[in-house]
Amino acid sequence: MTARQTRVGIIGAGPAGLALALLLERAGIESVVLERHTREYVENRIRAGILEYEVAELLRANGVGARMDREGFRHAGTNLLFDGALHHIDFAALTGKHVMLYSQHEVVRDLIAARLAQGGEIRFGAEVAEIAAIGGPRPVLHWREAGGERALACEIVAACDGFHGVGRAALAGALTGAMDAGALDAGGMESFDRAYPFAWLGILAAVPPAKEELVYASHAEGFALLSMRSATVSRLYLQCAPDELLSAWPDGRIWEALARRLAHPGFTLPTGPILQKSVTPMRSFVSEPMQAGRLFLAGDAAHIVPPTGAKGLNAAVADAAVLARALVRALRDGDERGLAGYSATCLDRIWKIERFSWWMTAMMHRFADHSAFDRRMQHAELEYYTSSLAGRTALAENYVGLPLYGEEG
Ligand code: RFL
Ligand code: PHB
Repeated sequence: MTARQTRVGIIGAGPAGLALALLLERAGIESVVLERHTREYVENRIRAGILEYEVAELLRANGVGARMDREGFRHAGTNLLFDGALHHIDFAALTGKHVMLYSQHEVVRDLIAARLAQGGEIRFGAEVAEIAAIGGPRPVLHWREAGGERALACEIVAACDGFHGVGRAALAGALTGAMDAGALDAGGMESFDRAYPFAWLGILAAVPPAKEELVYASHAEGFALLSMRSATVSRLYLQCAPDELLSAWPDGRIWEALARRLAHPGFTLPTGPILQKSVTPMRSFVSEPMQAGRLFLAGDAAHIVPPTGAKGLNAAVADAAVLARALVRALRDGDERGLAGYSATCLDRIWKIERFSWWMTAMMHRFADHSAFDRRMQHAELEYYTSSLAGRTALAENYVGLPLYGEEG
C-alpha cells in the first residue's frame, strides 16, 4: 500500500483536533484530520458549555468567534448556593475577565465550517487503527474508511482522539519500546487516576433559563447545577449514583429534586419538556508524558477532569494552542525547542486545572462516607471562598482560565 503524505496527521475532530487544524492552517501548515464518526454525529454531540476568556479570544483572533458573539452569552460572574443562600462571584470585578456560554457542539460546527471553507481536509468515517513508526522521522497512520485500508505518512502525529482513542496506548507502547532499546533518557508512561463515588444526571430542557448566570448548588441531598444553552433551552445537572438508572428518574422526579436543591428566596424553577437525559461519570485522570518521538497527545486523550470546574473543553483547546505554536516553530522555522518542551508546558497547566476541578468537586458534592467533621470542613470552605476577597479571587481566576501558554506568556 502506498501511503499518502501530509505534514501533520491529526486523529479526532473534537475541539482539540479541530482547533489544532485551524491554527496550523492559519500558519500555512498542511494537515489532515481523520475522524471515526460522521460529521452529523460530532456536530450534535451535547457536552460542555463554558469557554474560558482566553479560549474565546483565541477563537475570535482566528476568525471563528462571530457566531459565538452573536448567539452565545457573556457571563461576567457565577453563583454558589449553600444553606439556601446565593453567593455571587463577580469575575469581571475580581479579574477583569468573563467567560462565554456557548455549546461545545456549536464550537465544533464553527471549527468544521471554517476548515472546510479554507479547503482544509477532514475525513469523517475514517477510523485510525494503528500509529506506526512513532520513533522514526515519518510516523504512519493506518486507517479504515468505507471498508478500505489506507495509510498516511506524516512528519508529526497529533492524537486528539479523546479518552477512548488509540493515541495514549500507542504512546505508552513507543515509550516501552524506547526503554527496551536502551534509550538513555527513556522513561515509561505513568497514569494518575481518581474516580468519584457519584455521577451527574444531566438534562436538556425546553425551558428558558431561570437565571442569567449559572448556579452551582451544594445541598444535603447532593449537588445541582443550573446552566443554559439559549434563550429557550436550559441545561441542568443533579448529583446521582454512578450506576444510576435513567428509568428511575421520570421527569417529575427530576424537576422536584432540582427545585429542592436549587431553592432560595425569590426563586422559582420553571419546568417544561425534557429533551434529553444522560448520566456522566466523574473522573480525574492524567497520563504523563504527553509525547514520544513524533507523536503528541492533546485534550481528553491525555487528561480528564470532572465537569464541576467546566474545564475539559478548555484544557483541550489550550493543549492545541501550545502544540500549534510549537509545531509552527519546528516545521516553519526549524526550531524544535517548543516541541521538546510540549509535554512539560501542558502538564504544568493541566495539573492546576486538575486541582481546581477536583477542589470544586470536593467542595460542592455530598460524599456518603463523610463524617460530621468532613461536612464542617466543606462548609467552612464554602464560607471562606464566598466571603473572603482572596477566596473569591482564587475561584474567579481559575474559572475564567489560567494563562493559555503558561508562564511563558
Ligand atoms: P473529544 O471531544 O472526545 O474528541 C475526540 C474525537 O476523536 C475521535 N476518535 C477517533 N477518530 C479516528 N480514529 C480513532 N481511532 C478515534 N478515536 C477517537 C472521536 O470520535 C472524537 O470525535 O476530545 P477533545 O477534542 O480532547 O475534547 C475534549 C472535550 O470534548 C471534553 O473535555 C469536554 O466535553 C468535557 N466537558 C466540559 N468541558 C468544559 O470545558 N466545560 C464544560 O462545561 C464541560 N462540560 C464536559 C461537560 C463533558 C461532558 N461529557 C458528556 C463527557 C459536560 C459533560 C456532560
Ligand atoms: C454546561 O453548561 O453543560 C456546564 C456548565 C458548567 C459546568 C459543567 C457543565 O461546570
